[in-house]
Amino acid sequence: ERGPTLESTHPLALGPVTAPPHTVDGFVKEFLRELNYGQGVPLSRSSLNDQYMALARTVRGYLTARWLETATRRRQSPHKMVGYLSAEYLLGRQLDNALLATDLSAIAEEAMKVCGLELDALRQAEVEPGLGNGGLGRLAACFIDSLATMDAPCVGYGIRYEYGIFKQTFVDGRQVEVPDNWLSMGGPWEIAHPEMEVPVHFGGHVERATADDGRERCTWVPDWSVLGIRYNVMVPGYQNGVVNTLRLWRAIATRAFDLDIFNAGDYASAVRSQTVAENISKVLYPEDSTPQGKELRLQQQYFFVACSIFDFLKHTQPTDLDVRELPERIIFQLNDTHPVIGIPELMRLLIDDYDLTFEEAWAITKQCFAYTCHTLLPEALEVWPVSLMERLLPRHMEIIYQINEVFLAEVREQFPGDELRVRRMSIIGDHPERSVRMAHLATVASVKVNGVAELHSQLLRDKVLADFSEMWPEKFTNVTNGVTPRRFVRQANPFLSKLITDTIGVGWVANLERVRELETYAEDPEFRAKFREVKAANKTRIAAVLERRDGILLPEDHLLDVMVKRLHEYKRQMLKLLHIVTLYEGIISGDLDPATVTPRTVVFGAKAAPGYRMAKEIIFLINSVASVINNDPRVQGKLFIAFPANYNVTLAERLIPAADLSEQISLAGKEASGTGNMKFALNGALTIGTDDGANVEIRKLVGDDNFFLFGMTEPEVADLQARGYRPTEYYESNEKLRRAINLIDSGHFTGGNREAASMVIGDLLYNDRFLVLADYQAYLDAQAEVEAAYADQEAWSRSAILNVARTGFFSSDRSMRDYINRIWHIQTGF
Ligand code: HBZ
Repeated sequence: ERGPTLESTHPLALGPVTAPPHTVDGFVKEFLRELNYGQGVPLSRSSLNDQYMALARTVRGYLTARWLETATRRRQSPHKMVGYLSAEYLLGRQLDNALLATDLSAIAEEAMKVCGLELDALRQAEVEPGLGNGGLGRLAACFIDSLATMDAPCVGYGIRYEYGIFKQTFVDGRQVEVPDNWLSMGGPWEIAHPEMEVPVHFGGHVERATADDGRERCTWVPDWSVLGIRYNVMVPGYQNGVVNTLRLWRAIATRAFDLDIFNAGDYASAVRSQTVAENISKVLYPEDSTPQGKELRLQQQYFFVACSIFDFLKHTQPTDLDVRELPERIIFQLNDTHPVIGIPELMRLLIDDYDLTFEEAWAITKQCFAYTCHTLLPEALEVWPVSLMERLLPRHMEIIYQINEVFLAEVREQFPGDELRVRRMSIIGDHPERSVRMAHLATVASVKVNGVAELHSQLLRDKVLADFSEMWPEKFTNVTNGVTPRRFVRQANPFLSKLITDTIGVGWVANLERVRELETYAEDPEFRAKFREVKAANKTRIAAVLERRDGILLPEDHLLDVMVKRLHEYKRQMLKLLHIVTLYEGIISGDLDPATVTPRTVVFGAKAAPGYRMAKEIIFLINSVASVINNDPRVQGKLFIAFPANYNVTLAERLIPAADLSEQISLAGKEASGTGNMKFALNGALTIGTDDGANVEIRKLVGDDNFFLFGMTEPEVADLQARGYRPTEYYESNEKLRRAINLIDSGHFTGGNREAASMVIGDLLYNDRFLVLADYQAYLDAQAEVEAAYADQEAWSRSAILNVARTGFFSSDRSMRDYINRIWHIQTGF
């Protein structure tokens, strides 16, 4: 960090203090100090929260010494760094991760015992920071974990939402959202710097004047401003002494701003203006795929990106920085289009503040960004009305127009006379209103554009961004997503971790490809038995969690079939539900001999965007079906459905290790990658899945024999849709399907109320945009294969072990290596 240097000759003042000793006594001492002096209570009178806060602060203390060291080292030898720009970080609980990174778990456990406390109880006191919606936010969290573990220079930039993703509750089977006040008990993991304020401006107009050199200069005269306050969160590498930074911004009112009004004697509106400013970082938007064109959301995006770029230029770079060298110093990775407004922001700074020409600024800016796209759904591609942009960010809108002009001139030069192409590619779209297409802006300004799995990147090239890939084929690349093995295997599955480590050593945690050494053990009956014991122990564990957390009593010894992800039609939770209803209907109608049915428990976990009607109706329907099936003695011991509310990272960590079967059943061509699919495979679940997203790569790696593939392929989907898809044809020609749908439609699951299921059923029969009915029979057939395979437990265990052994590729360490080699070209270890 730049800033004043204080001179002191005292030896302790010369460098970062060293971490407290890694001993039980040392830990106890730190803990009691935090409890007594930090929380201000003696142990004898401390609450659970006091104890948790003191423990968290103690562990943070161990991290801080390394964090200061890492920062000093990076300052001394400035290399090109990554600025990971993401509106979401779905971090999950911090305590366990920090203990693992510092190798303090055993010491902490012992130290708590010495104090008469239980580490596990303290762990559970932590409220997870849910600053993200789903896959995209969790991916960002995995990536910064891997970058720290690889000692790569990276700062993660984002928003410190006061309220994270809502807490889901069910009232009469329907989703009700409760605010997630995750900071109410205090946030022990962050360090606030209220003195480091960054001004961020909005609105107003642009003034222009011709300077002495004859060039026009622009001045943006904004009409309101807020301040960004910096919060640092430490991101520890795995047992390597490295601690990187996640820098989250909180918005507050500018002092000058409220003073003006205050002085005018209007205290009430001074306070109100404070509210307007602080609203910017108040709440995470819970939409995960249909961005609402809300002004506050654009304010959030601009706010965090402006703070981050300013912070990078003013605080992490030398005062005499030559901005022409920026491309050698930074690469900003755009996590989807949410931070894309950073492109005109950097242009604005270079032109208006650093006095470069548009051409000079453009040449630099084009080398400083790279863009990751996370979707294929057309409705998920962000656009902002020009009218809103002009009002909120007038200078940026001008710059976007200028960028578009230069860009379209290039298009015309390369494709003369092709005005249709020019219209298609323009950064400004005309329908239904004039708006800025953020994905186009991102693509035009980025060094590289990547999708998140092979199939997705190919579809980006061939469909969504085809014109762009024709113009700049070398710009497009793929980086298949990954997940951190620290959190999702080592922490989440201690039993499996112990088995792996006992078998091949501990190296796999930081080098996941090493799990391939387990392959030969798949043939070893003794190892398979141990592997089954691990699964069984994890099932016992999740049963205890669900009983305590939700009052759900899981039956024992069932095939555990898990579908956890955001509720979205394209992910096809309805296909899973139709399968369940088909089994149930088969048994109660006498068509299916219950003795031949594999006892199965299906676990759902899913939040719906609060404004997504259909998704909420599907949640209600799942809960309705569950309550009838779980209470019907005819299927007792055969079929059970659990839908614990508020699926989050913490629950994922308990649930995934227990799963036998992983449901990845999106319509082919719709799921960009999926990352839950990777977590399940790495924890020894077999996948039933379509040829979609990263499923394709999972199947290639584990082998066809160890994966249950079903359903149409993407070209088949495109073909069927082009021919005209009629869902009723499937309903009419498939008796099982008809019976399942009729049973739902009869009101059997909804207390005789047929209305209650009509929206979902009506849509399936007369619309079915995601071809649930077309894939139904193939899905049933694949589930029959699952049952047959599960009957042979030795063969099943063998497959499950091979899933673990062959999916080391999906470590986010590998994803980061790919980003480094294909996109960022940065050096690690400096
Ligand atoms: O990103 C997900 C994809 O659906 C999934 O296939 C992929 O594995 C994952 C990581 O690449 N996308 C999201 O999670 N998207 C969002 O959460 C989102 C949030 C706000 C938006 C749009 C999308 O405005």
